[in-house]
Formats: sequence, structure tokens, C-alpha cells
Amino acid sequence: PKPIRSILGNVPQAIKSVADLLSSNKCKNIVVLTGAGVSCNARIPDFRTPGTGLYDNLQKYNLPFPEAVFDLGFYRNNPDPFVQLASELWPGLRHSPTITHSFIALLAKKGMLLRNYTQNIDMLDVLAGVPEDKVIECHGHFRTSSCTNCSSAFDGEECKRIIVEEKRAPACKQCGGFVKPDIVFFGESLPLKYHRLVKQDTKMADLLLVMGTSLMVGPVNMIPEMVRSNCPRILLNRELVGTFLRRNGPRTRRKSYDTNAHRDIFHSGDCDDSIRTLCALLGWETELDELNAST
Ligand code: CNA
Repeated sequence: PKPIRSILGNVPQAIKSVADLLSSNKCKNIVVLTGAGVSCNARIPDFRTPGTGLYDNLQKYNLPFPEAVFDLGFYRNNPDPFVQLASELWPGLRHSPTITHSFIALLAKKGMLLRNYTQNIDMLDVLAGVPEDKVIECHGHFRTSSCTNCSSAFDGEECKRIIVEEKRAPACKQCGGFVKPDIVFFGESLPLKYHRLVKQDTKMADLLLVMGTSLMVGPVNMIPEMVRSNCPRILLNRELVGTFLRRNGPRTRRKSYDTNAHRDIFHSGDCDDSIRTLCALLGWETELDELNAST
């Protein structure tokens, strides 16, 4: 068959190269790494996009520093800023999966997804239909909750009701400490499942697809360094981030690049737009839309 890159003329070369890789039959163990940017089109703000990101819009909480809203020590003394925020952004209340989430579900459906490492806590990947065993929620989730003092489990539904309806932090039934949903705050360790799988998954990966993340938060931002040296790395993001920057030296000023000399492919822009173009090239658009409409 003709390589896909020869079919459509005005599609960015980087996207054509991704389509070539995906249609090559060589990518059966794709690791996808996502961040808050993939949920921006679901109207959930990310952290760091200037103007719209959460860190630029926390003035009303009078925080000593923006990250305090997700800081364990701060929460134990003053849970109100997080409670306010969580009551507005509680997953499943008013947000639906984006095209990018549905694309990850489509990769799973086609048997090409090894794992989706998401830094997001919005659960939109699972809602989109990515099987739960394929998703590692690196920074936790809102389904369960526990005490920030004695770690006792607290009913997740009750925690949701108290935060969303009563707009206060639930009190632990064992020790009276403040309870919070089991999302990973600064100062907390990542879920065991992450540590159990990340080494073997990165070793097995035959393609790494990174989308919607600034790669500023560790240890997840090390994943692109952990894949094998011959594993192609693709970045679909509004900006160039992490070591995608360093590896490609002077070329980094370009909005889109694909160098034969490197294994990295970068395309700058809205990830949903990039995914749509990619799926059009692959002939996957109808399946993608059907999956997205079913969520
Ligand atoms: P971040 O640091 O805010 O970076 C987001 C990145 O996405 C930036 O590089 C943006 O340029 C890029 N971006 C924004 N919109 C788009 C778009 N439409 N298409 C392509 N790229 C886009 O967020 P990270 O995820 O890197 O930071 C990690 C934090 C953010 C994790 O701990 C998360 O828990 C936390 N977070 C999660 C959510 C969520 O669950 N939806 C929301 C806000 C923050």
C-alpha cells in the first residue's frame, strides 16, 4: 500500500509521520502519557496555560503560593480553597470526554494501547471507554477518599456529597482529621500501580505518545526518558516541553518538526485538532466520532 504521507498534500509532515507509524503494523504497545491539556476542551482548566490556567486564577483563595491548593500540609490547616475548587470541578458532574480521550479509547479498541499514564484526576479517560486496566491514574482519582491525618478510608460518595453540596471538608470518623479525595497532593507518593508497572511498560513500549502536558511534574515527567532509545516519541502539545526541547537543539523554534535524524516528532497546536487530522489520514474518523458520541 502507498505510504499515508503521499495521500494528503497540506497536512503537516509531523502528523503524516505519526500516521505512517500507526499504520505500519509495528505499533502494538503504545504508551500514551497525558496531562491537563487533553481536558481543556472539556472546559477543565489546566494549571499552567497563561491566562486560563488554574494557577493564574486562584486570587480569590488568597493562597501563599498557587501550588498550596494541592499541598497536603496546607490542606490540613486550611482545606477551604481545595474544597471550593473541588466542588466546582468534581469529575462527572458536567464534563465529557474530548476527541483526544476517545482516540486513546480507540487505540485500546484496536489492541494497540499498552497503557495510558494520565496525570489527570478528572477520570475522563475511563469515561471515554479506555479500559480501567489500561489506565494508570498517576495522580489518583476522586472515586475514593481518606483521612489526611490517620489515612482511614472514608466513603467516596459521602465525601463527594459533603464537598459538592455542603462545601466543607468531611471529618474523619476515626480521628476527626480532614478527609480528602484520593488524589495525589504535593508531598504524597504515587499509587502503587504506577510504581509496579512503569518500568516494564516503558521497556515494552514501541511508541510513546505525549499529549497536553508541560512535563513539569515528577516523577511522571521522567517517562519520556525511560522508553528505549529506538522507541519513537511523539509530542502533540501547544508548546514544546521536556527533553523534546533539548534533543532537537536549534530546530525547537519550529512549530512542527519531524527529523529523520531523530526519533522525536513534535506538532504544536490543539491536540483535538491534531488527532482529528491524524484520524482523517488513517481513515479512523467515523470510528472516532462514534466512540466520542457514545460517551
Ligand atoms: P500543565 O502544567 O497545566 O500543562 C498543560 C500543558 O498542556 C501545557 O504545556 C499546555 O500548553 C498544553 N495544552 C493546553 N491545552 C492544550 C490543548 N488543547 N492541546 C494541546 N496542548 C494543550 O498540566 P500538566 O498535566 O502537565 O501538570 C500536571 C498536573 C496538572 C497534574 O498533577 C494534574 O493532576 C494537574 N491537573 C489536572 C487536571 C485534570 O485532571 N483535568 C486539571 C488541571 C491540573
